[in-house]
Amino acid sequence: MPDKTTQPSMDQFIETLAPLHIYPLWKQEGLLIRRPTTEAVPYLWPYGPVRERLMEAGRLISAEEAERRVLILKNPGLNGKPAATARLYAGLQLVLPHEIAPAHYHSASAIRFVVEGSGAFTAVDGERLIMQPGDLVLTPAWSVHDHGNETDTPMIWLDGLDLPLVNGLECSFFQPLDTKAQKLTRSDDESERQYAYGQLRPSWVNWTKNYSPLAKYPWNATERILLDALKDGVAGSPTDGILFEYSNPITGGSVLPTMACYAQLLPPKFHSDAHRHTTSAVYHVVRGSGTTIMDGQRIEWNERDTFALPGWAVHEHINNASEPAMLFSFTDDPALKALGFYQEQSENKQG
Ligand code: GTQ
Repeated sequence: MPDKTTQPSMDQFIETLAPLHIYPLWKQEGLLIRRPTTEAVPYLWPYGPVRERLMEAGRLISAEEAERRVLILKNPGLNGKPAATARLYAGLQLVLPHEIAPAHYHSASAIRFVVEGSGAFTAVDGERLIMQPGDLVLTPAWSVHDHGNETDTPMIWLDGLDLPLVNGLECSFFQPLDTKAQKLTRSDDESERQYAYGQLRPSWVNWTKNYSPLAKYPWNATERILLDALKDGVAGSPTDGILFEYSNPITGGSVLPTMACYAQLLPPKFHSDAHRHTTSAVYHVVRGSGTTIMDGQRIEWNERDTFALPGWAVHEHINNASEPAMLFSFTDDPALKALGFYQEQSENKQG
């Protein structure tokens, strides 16, 4: 029988473990967590004041000097971390007339959603994509990309990247190209002409990459799809209204392996059901105004505002206006689904 009086107390026992860098699981906190928790909070960045600061940045630094002239949308709950949600980065980028943002590549994947300006380009893997408001442009992991504005008006877009995820996984590489602009090997918008309508697949292309071969999803096609669905009286989803996912024309799946993009129409006088999912999202208001209630907090949004939905936050969307509202969003959905971490739950309405 061990003599109880000579047994060390638990505290004394634990002290003996420190030099060996070991610790009892039964004392460890914050490891086996009962449900998803995040420091990120529901938050909205109004376009007007952010745009004003972005234009001021345009007077202070060139795109070339900055490499990317971007104001990062930092979630106020995340302690200064450059992230809009725990796993998604968002920023607003300005390219002034006759500027170039030099070519580079990295292991993070990116999307761009054009907010204002018309005719500037992003060049991706040898193809220039000419950008109009509402266009979605992909710059997948490792693709060489630079931006240029040969027009006379400023160009602003929303950047979405999986950087917090890539950095959290400690898998980030980043490399400038040795020339300012990459060599162009394809016609402007060539992938759009090959794939945008999604009905015909070029038989000579053996596409095996894990992202969409369509580099630009033009807004005019997206808007037509949304408005036709409204005209057809499509009910859509009770939690999201008329929600379309931008899809990879080869697989029908998400446009990128780590991020999914959506275009959404909330019909007039629409109040969605509430739900929550492990996925986090960044929304951008393309048209109209409305309210999204997230964890009991009402976020009122207007055209060109951007807002963050933290993972597992209960949320519902409301459009009280007599006009439809349109939202663009990107999420970390494919990353979570690939790992088996996607969970969804319906909830009671909050408003
Ligand atoms: O345009 O390549 O907002 O590499 C952050 C990182 C934009 C870009 C960002 C980037 C870019």
